[in-house]
Amino acid sequence: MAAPGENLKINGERLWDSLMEMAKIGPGIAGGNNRQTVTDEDGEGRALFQKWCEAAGMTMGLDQMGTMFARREGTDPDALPVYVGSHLDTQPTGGKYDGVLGVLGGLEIIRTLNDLDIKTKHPIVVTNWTNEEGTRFAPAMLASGVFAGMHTQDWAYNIEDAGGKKFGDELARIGWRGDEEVGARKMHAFFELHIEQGPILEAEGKDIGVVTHGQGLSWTQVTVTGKESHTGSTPMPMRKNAGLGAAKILQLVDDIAWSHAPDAVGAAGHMDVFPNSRNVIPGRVVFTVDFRSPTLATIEDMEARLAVGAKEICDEMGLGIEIEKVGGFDPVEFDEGCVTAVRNAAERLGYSHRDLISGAGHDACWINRKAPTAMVMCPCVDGLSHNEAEEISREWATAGADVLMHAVVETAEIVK
Ligand code: HGY
Ligand code: MN
Ligand code: MN
Repeated sequence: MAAPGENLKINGERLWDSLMEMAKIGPGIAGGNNRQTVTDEDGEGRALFQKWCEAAGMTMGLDQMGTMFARREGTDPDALPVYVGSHLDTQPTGGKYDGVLGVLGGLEIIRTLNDLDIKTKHPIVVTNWTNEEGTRFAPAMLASGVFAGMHTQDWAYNIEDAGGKKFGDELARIGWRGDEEVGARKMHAFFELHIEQGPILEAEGKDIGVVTHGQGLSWTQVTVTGKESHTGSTPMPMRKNAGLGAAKILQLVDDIAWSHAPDAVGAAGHMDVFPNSRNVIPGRVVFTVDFRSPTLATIEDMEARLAVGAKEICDEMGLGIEIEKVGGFDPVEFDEGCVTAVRNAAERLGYSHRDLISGAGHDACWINRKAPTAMVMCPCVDGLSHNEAEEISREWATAGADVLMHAVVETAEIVK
């Protein structure tokens, strides 16, 4: 396949303006975004994305999980499309670029090809995957997981948020539940541009991360049960303190992750304390342990040690414990051909680059099971993400989208 010329570049100002426009929808309280999945704000962001795609001459497909597929025709309508995209939903205290850069970077490719009247043999489809974050409705990468056959749609529709609302009902309520069968689409390849969400690229002064692998993820929900009682009048020896039990288990999680340093991480980001009253000993604490590592054996070891150690802590304290696996995926190795297209693009464009293992999970991790897949990463300031202060430079956004475009266009085959 002929590679595009090094002077094929996206319009960085237009991309940046679109990022800032999208960031106005579902604003956070500290400069970032709170555009959680299948909320009204998610619906608004989807409508803006659809408007932009239609203005760029694309036709929009929508599947039964609400994933959006904006298609630019190729010269060979029978050729499998090259897909490119990410997600528009954010964390509650999310940044402006996590996921959004990958969706709008894909749109910018189309806008640039239109400007230059460049045609490709394969159609190109820009994708917004529903509920990548898995915050309001766990697990993460929900729609891409259903697309890849990892979850049933029925199971996904019945996942409830903290308020007892079901995912499928909320998707229908915001008007973005499509008719298309999930997973029926066949792909020639899939590419995703994403901010690194870690410190390596910035620290090494690299413009581009050529993502060869994604570390695996394990989410374990732990429920510790004690007995509510008065924090003032209950003698210490009589307490069944689920809060203390949870704290000891969180220390165990940290110890387990450190024991595998530097190739493992562990923490709990979600925790519900019941009844969460200042003068009541917690009777129940529910939290989700997030373990990650590039090595499956390490993840399995961490899960096993958590199960044994947490039970020992609760037995010793006379507390009840339930442990349930609620999400996860094995470490991912991306397609060598697609990874090479990304690396060659960075080389051709003169951007500094290095191979990288993704620390975070992405829709590409599931889609890699359905089609040849690779990711492009750009640095982010201080490696900070899942924080409203998440920041990138215009130059990093432009370099990432340039490399993404070259990999996509080379794979979609330019027609002279
Ligand atoms: O959890 C993750 O790694 C992703 O940000 N949803
Ligand atoms: Mn993301
Ligand atoms: Mn995220």
